[in-house]
Amino acid sequence: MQDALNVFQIELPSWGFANTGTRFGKFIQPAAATTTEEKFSDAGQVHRWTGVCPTIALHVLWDLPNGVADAAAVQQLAVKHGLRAGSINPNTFQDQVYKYGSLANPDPKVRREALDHILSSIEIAKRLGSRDLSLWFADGSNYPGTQNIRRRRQWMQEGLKTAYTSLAPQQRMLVEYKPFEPAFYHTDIADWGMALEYARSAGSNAKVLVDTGHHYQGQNIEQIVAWLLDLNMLGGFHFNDRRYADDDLTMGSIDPYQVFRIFHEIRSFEWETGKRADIAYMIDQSHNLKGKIEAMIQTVSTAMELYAKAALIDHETLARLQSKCELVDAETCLKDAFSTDVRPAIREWAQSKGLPADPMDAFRQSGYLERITNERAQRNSAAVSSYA
Ligand code: RM4
Ligand code: MN
Ligand code: MN
Repeated sequence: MQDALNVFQIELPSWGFANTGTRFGKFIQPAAATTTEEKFSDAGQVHRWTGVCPTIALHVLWDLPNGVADAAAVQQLAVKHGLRAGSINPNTFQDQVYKYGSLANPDPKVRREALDHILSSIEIAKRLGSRDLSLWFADGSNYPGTQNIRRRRQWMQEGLKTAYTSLAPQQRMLVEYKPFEPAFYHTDIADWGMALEYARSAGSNAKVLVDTGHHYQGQNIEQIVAWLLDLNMLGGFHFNDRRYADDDLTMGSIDPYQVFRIFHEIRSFEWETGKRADIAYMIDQSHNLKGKIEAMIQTVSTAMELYAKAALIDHETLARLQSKCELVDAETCLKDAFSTDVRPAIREWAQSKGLPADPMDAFRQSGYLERITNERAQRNSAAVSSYA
């Protein structure tokens, strides 16, 4: 299990440290990050105490509002706070022009604008040395008959293919899917099959990104994971938990067994093939009630626990039981690993790396939260929180 912990890393989202909310409004937190530098600083804290989050995902519009011109300053922030830039996320959903979509918009001028933004995001990624361009689109429609679904599919495909040709050879394009929201009738990349098709048509370094919150209730996510692994098409994850839809709650807070089952599929693939799955683990959460840094430390600890549990599975025994269809014993083999308390082993691992055994406690003792609360409270109190 120590070996598994040695290779486990998970990326933090810059947007997880800023004031975010629901579509009804935001509850402003006095300690929330108000600048890109503060997001780096807060993410740096999470990495400092957990040791497994060396990279931070960036949303171009929010973190690099001047595009490529901001890349050098962002690079300096990364160095200053002991991090590296992780996945680069273009934002083709917030500007007014994207009201009817971006790459799938019927207006060629808007499609071009979206493409240009993605191309400049690729340039940013190159300058920051980040490998993954992570694409999520809000494209879709709200009412039957209002858009040509097939034409939009072709436009989206064309845009992705064109963007792909600008990637450097070692870069990857990750295509995320989401069944609904903000569009409520059809979404142009609604599920993993559509993302798979777009990724395949773009090129061999385009892969699918699975956001755990982007599925219908009851969907078997680990089966999707197993399929994508088998097809060499799984690029990464956005982890979060949910009870109803894309709730962006703390990973493992509602259904820890779900995350364990996903990790099991990955570990099992690695055991069978003898090679590491090249997957980017990322967190995509927004905490509007919990303290943001604490929530992130809690998430990372949970991720490590569930990964460590999956690493305990005895693959040889399981394979033997599966082939003999010893159902009860096979299931028990899985559940035994899930039921094991791995926290003492994780504490030991942390100490062996010179990290605190209890990252939450270390963070609380550090005085960081009190300091930033003082520094930022006034700025945050001036923030706008209303929905309409
Ligand atoms: C979406 C999706 C994207 C994230 C945005 C902010 O629902 O999960 O990955 O970048 O939200
Ligand atoms: Mn996501
Ligand atoms: Mn989401």
